[in-house]
Amino acid sequence: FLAHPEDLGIVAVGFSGGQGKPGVDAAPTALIESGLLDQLRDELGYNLHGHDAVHNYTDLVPAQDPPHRGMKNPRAVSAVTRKIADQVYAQAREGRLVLTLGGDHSVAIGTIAGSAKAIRERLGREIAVIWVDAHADINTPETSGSGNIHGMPVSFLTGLAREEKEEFFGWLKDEHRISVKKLVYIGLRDVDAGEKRILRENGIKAFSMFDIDKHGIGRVMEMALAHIGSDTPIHLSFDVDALDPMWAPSTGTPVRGGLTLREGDYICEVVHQTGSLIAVDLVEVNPRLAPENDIGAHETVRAGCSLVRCALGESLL
Ligand code: 5AB
Ligand code: MN
Ligand code: MN
Ligand code: MN
Repeated sequence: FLAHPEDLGIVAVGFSGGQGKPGVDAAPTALIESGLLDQLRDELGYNLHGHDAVHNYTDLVPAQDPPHRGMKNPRAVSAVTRKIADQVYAQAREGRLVLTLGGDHSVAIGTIAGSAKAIRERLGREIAVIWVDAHADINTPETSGSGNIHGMPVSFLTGLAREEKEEFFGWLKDEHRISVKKLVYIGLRDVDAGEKRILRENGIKAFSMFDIDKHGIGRVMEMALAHIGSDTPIHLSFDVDALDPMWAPSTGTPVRGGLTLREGDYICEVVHQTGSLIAVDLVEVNPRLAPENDIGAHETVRAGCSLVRCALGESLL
């Protein structure tokens, strides 16, 4: 699906407004300083585009941003994700693979909107999304208990949540949306009651940690890809909190009982191997939340780099 599979568009966005903990905005710089982009260029052989800047979009964050339908920082998240959608779209429109380094998971409103639009225009195709996360992130503003938009991106992207007003995600149109049928979750273990109902009522495919224990990650990936169907462009959105906090402690909403680093890498490797990968997000790394002095942050950044390299083909022999 890529016109230039060796060309990689980089979208680095230090944005934290989808949740309340500062520090997730420092992730792109931490990942880049640990050598990720050099590795992608020098070891994996990608031509990088758009990697010169880490975007913070502080100019898009209004001084006053009172809640709307219970959502916190709604104008800021809407404006920033709209900008991200344009950036990802511009890269994807060129036929490049796109790597987004977040930021909290609200950024995926922009990344997936941008991918979906570009692939529709270029190929007349719908994309599939593999969402790897401890959480389902499919709360609507009404079902959310926290008001944090990083717990809502999937509801906006699937159209389960809608808004008319531009400033509150009204810019999201059909061309940006994805089908609930082409969405697959992996790694779930902390899903809110309202979200469980949404998953059930919409028949959304989800592989929880229970399923991974039961079948093993190999079989789960086979089933996940079978659900999507071969020959479908895939956008992989990887929340680092899908990993067990043993591997990724520095994240805003850690949940024990998660994926090993090897299972996370395997997911990325299998998705790479399909040849259908069009975009990857790595989100929710928060280097400022370091439980064990700074070791936790370093390990989390290292795990994030490993996931990205695997998704981009490092393990190919
Ligand atoms: B993350 C929770 N479901 O809505 C909510 O890290 C957590 O992007 C959301 O997966 C976690 O606030 C969002 C309780
Ligand atoms: Mn090329
Ligand atoms: Mn999560
Ligand atoms: Mn998430």
